Amino acid sequence: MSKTLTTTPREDGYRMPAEWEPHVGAWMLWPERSDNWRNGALPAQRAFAKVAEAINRGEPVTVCVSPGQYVLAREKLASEIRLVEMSSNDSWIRDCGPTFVVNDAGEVRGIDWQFNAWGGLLGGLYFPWDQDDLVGEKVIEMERVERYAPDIILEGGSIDVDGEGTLIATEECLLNSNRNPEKTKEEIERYLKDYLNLETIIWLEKGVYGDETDGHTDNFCRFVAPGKVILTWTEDRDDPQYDISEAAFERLQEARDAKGRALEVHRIRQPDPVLITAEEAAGVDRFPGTLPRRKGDRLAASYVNFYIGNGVVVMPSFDDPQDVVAQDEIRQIFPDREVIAVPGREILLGGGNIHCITQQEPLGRRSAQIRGSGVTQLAS
Ligand code: KQY
Repeated sequence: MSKTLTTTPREDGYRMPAEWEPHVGAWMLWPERSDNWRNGALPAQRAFAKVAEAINRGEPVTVCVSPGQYVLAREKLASEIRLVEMSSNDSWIRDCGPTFVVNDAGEVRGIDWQFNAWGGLLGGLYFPWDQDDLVGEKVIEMERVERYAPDIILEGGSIDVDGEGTLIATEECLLNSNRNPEKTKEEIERYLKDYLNLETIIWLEKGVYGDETDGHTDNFCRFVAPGKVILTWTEDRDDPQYDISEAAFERLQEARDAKGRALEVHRIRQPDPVLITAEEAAGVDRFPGTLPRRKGDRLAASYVNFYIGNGVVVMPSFDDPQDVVAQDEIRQIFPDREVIAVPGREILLGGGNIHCITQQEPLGRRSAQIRGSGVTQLAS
């Protein structure tokens, strides 16, 4: 069992690294529930397998799968992908998995946040979530690292850091009464600062229109380099996203990061609205307690929901003319990485995208094969 610490990462000299810092690998959960994923989750499984293969070009990927799906998943995943048995309620490891922190010596520890399926009994997306809530602890134990277990509900997709003391989050999510109603904004900020080792929190009001997570920042606004963020954008004033993005842009222009820098804000145009078709809605089983999928509902499609891996950025595409424009812009932002577009519609139909279904584990002082470059990165 991993030792559970009663101190905080800040006290111990640990911080959450930026996603672009080197990884020892990535974690995913295998999708299977037919009340969230259409057609018995088969199209989603193909999409998840493509995401795993794209990330695996630069770092090892571990997919956690329920016992009943093990043989099937082994068939569908490339042989280099490590498959381990683990129970979960669904497949959003960004949110129910651990957040890893590192210190200057390269030692790694894991934070095991509490999880309530994006709102518990007050608008949460499914019930129960008990197995999801154990995923962080299990991954931390498998990695044999020490564990922090703060008494706060928090999803990994609701926060984004620059690794240098700055975090972005939305009020819509972190201050929502369905997460930590007994905590004030100041108390929530204290947790973030103590557990992620931050100086500055940049609050945006809302996230992407219609995002069922209550506006996770990982679908809306992310750091892409120190002092530089990417923001979902639209030029259509009639789109409800317009005012949300405009308000965020204003706050970002006013903001200073932990190092006192003004932010460079890269606005990336969203695809045209993505609506659930009748056929897609019909393929999802209805189940009490799970958010239903209805024909015509708009999904929170965003190019910002990408994974920054070793040597790669894996981004969603939506069969939209804007796809190639977004890919080109992301290439310019990450000139040293291969930018791989993977069709994101099947993942989006489940309520999130590539970043939401992945969780990076920083390299720290461990050694790792940095795939595709022919280089082995060794501990210093
Ligand atoms: O991070 C996410 N976008 C997770 C969404 C969960 C959706 C469940 N239907």
